Amino acid sequence: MTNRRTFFRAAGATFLGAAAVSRAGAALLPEAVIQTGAATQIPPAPPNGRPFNPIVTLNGWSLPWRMKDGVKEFHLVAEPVVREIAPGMKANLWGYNGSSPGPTIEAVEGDRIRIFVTNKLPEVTSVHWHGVMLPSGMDGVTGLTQPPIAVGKTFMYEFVLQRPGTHMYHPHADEMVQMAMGMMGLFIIHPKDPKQYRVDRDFGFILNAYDIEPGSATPKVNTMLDFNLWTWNSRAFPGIDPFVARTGERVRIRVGNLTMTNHPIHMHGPHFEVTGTDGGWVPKSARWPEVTTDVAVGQMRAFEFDAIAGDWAIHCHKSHHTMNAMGHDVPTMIGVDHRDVAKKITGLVPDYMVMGDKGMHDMAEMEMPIPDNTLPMMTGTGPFGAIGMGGMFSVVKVRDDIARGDFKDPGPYQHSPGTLASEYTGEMPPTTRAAAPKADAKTLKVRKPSGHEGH
Ligand SMILES: [Cu+2]
Repeated sequence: MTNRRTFFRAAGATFLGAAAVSRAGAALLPEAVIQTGAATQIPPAPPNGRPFNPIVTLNGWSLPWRMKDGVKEFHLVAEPVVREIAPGMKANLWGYNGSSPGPTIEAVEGDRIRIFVTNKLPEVTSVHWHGVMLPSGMDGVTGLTQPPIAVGKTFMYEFVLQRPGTHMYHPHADEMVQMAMGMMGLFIIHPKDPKQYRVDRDFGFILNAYDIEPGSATPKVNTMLDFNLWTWNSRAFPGIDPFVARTGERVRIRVGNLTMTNHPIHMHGPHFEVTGTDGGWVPKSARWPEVTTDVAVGQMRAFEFDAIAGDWAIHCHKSHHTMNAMGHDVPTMIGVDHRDVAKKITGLVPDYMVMGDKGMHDMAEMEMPIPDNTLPMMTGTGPFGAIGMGGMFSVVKVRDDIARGDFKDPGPYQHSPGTLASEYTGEMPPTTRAAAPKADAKTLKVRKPSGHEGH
């Protein structure tokens, strides 16, 4: 991870505004900072304006602003970007300021903000500030509240932030295409009093999904439900950074869903409370304990927990959402002895692969040839071998000795003696079991439907 301050120095010379607007206009526009890497950038404390505690955008960054006559000015540039989904795969997406998702916008309740949006896409766009209370004319719905932002033009949105909470931004123009291409970002409104809702670590990410055929790089934009890449901030495991914290710290995770299906986000280890919804913060008396929270389409959820030492998996609980693109349309072969059949089929169809007759864990360990620019279906390695996960999966890594503000991956957890599952090698008592029903020819031929159609 690079410190954002270092990044600012490096990016200081970049000025993108001039290409999209007239020379006179460019002088008035705030700098459009760009960032093309996928490493988590830790935002610095706000250099001016009301103080707040910045969030850490997973594999993302926060957009710097300029203060002009008491107004916070941001500059978003909608443009094609290249995003590394995970090492080994890059996607041609659309995003903002060099990345998909775009940078997180962070400001404070009561702030007057002005957001310039420059359109460098090949078609019109607009930006809707999802969940933010604002004048109707600033709501960004093409045709309803504004004309589209034409190619090459810059629009200006200006409003006062009324309520703290977790929000998002995305286009309201050719939405199905533009969201399928990755145009979205987080919009965080911090409370006026930085001590209110204070936590030690505050993470945020957006659930998104793509349909990118193995071997290609551009999403299919007409896919309605059957996406094959399930991502957090346009990253798939093992490309998703861990959530790092120190034992005992209060940790918040904010999740927004801009996919076309719901995601039950499940965290192992500490129980959490849902503390924030689309409408703002939940009063303490109304919070309830959970280990899974379902995030519906278009929703935002914030949850908090007290960190307990360990390596805790965090993932979407729809198991096909923790897989990458390969592996769809595979028949279930558990219990079928297909050794002879497989040999014959391989002769006819060279790329035919037999999927596990004993389950599919072996897939996670074998290195099969896959097309270029494609992620293995199940991947990732931990201290005990193959993890066999992809997609919407990461790890909450809590240690006793993490410094404040340190988000570096601390490596695998060292389990204290007596707290680690291990193989039993003692004597086995004799077991008596009821006889299993005899399998006849019919039951062996049963094959589960596998077409992946319709969900
Ligand atoms: Cu999911």
